[in-house]
Amino acid sequence: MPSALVVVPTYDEVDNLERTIGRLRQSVPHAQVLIVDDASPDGTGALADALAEGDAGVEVLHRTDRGYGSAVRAGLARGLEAGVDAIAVIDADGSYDVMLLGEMLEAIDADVDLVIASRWVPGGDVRAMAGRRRLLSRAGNRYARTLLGTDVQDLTSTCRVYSTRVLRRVPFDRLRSDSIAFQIELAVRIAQAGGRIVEMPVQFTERAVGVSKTDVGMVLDTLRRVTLWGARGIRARPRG
Ligand SMILES: Nc1nc2c(ncn2[C@@H]2O[C@H](COP(=O)(O)OP(=O)(O)O)[C@@H](O)[C@H]2O)c(=O)[nH]1
Ligand SMILES: [Mg+2]
Repeated sequence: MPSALVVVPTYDEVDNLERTIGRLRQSVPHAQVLIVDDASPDGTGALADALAEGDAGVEVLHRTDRGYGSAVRAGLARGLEAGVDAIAVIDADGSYDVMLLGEMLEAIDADVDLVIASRWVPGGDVRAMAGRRRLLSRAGNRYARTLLGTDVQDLTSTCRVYSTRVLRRVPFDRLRSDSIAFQIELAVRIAQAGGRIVEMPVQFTERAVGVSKTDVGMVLDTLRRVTLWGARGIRARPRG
């Protein structure tokens, strides 16, 4: 099993965080956990501190900036500094099954640089998600996949494991896109750097508690960026 950091970005997850961290510590007890909180108004940061207080395997990064993409970039940078072999990223809301992380980490080896917990490969599934959102995710993924020339079925999944080997070759800290677009851009950069991407089916369950931070503006921004990248000839395959 590679040494690992698990990054958990949080914004207003006070009713989800403790359960997610508890399950994470069970699922991958050898991994260090880093909660990246952007000054959540609901007190998630204070709860994160309390969880870290009682567990040496849990740390917290408090930020004043806001943004999913920049929170993940900060977490990835921490993992590189720590010198681990792999960095996992997973939501705090319980949507992705944390029990899959061990298997995902084990899949990182000499040939595999990015493992995506995928809703849209055979065996993957989505539960309790509004029909419109499901359709948008499928159609958006198909659009991005076709335009950017990749066979990755779930480019927008927010449950992933990266090898630090590939992250050292990709200028992830210079990417400026956020949210869904950031997920796509980082996967494209990894493919361009020659990284191999595999997908593992995941049972996704839409959050039961708290609200989604994904809004229409993020979806439109992603569509705009993907269209631009496609038009500029950006493709998710190794640069020759
Ligand atoms: N640090 C940080 N975390 C965020 C931000 N936006 C979303 N998140 C976290 O990212 C994860 C996914 O967000 P979520 O709202 O569930 O998105 P959805 O699954 O697309 O509805 C959750 O753990 C959120 O708390 C942000 O601006 N900063
Ligand atoms: Mg969610």
